[in-house]
Amino acid sequence: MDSLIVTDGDDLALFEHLLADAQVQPYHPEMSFATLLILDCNNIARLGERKDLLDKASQVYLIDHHEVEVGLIPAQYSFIEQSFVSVGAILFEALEDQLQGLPPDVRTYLASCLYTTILNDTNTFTNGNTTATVLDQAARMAALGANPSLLHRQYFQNQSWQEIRYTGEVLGTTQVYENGKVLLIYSTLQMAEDNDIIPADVLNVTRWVQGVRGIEAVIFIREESPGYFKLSFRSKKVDVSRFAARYGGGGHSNASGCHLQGELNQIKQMILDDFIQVYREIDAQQAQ
Ligand SMILES: [Mn+2]
Repeated sequence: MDSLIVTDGDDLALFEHLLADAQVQPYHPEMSFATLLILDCNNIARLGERKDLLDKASQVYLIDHHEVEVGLIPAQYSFIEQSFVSVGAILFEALEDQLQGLPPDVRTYLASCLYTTILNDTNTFTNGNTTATVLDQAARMAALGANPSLLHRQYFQNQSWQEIRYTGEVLGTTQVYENGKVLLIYSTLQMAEDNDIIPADVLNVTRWVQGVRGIEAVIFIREESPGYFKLSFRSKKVDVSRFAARYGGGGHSNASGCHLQGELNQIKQMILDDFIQVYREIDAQQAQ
């Protein structure tokens, strides 16, 4: 069966080692497909312009593991189960028997793709979602040919020096609030331009500050195009999925995001005020 990966224009360099002979094309309005397979999101806003493909398709399959907020993608068949660490883990549990019967090279390739979804969604087995089940799934993928060391290098140690320099500039914006419990970083288009990178293509910088001692929440504000910002929230204390939903976003309870339009300092102040208020409420509840 012919298949095509339709991107929203993102650079897939980070996934180059997993693309093999996959066909990849950025979305354009003339595109139409009989069958759509939508993975790892359930919110129609996340599809961007690609949402127009929904009306032209006769069958839509949706597989996801995120909380359902607003704007659920209409689909003939959908499986959304938050107990799975990644969509790759869902696919693996469904297809493991079939994988075992494939030729070794194909099996290794598919196991590597699925393993990478776990690498990403557990942040290399360090997030709170890293359970015995997840380690067991990863071990079974390794047994089918996924190479943990190689995949870690290809996915997490595959950054250009420009990305590292950009990351350094973003880390240089670090400010803390609430006695060092809430940390905020931001990046501007200028920083991206200075370092010749596209912000959306860089590994989320929040991963570099989650280990800051005493931190209970991280906010990252990233300018993606003039006056258009992507916000990322990370916290084990605040349900950031609910927080992001206030701004039309979503995600997981400890990792979420949303988009906002405006001016950096205004957005920063509005989000900080709002977030700190929520943080204090939770802090007060927990102190009782
Ligand atoms: Mn995911």
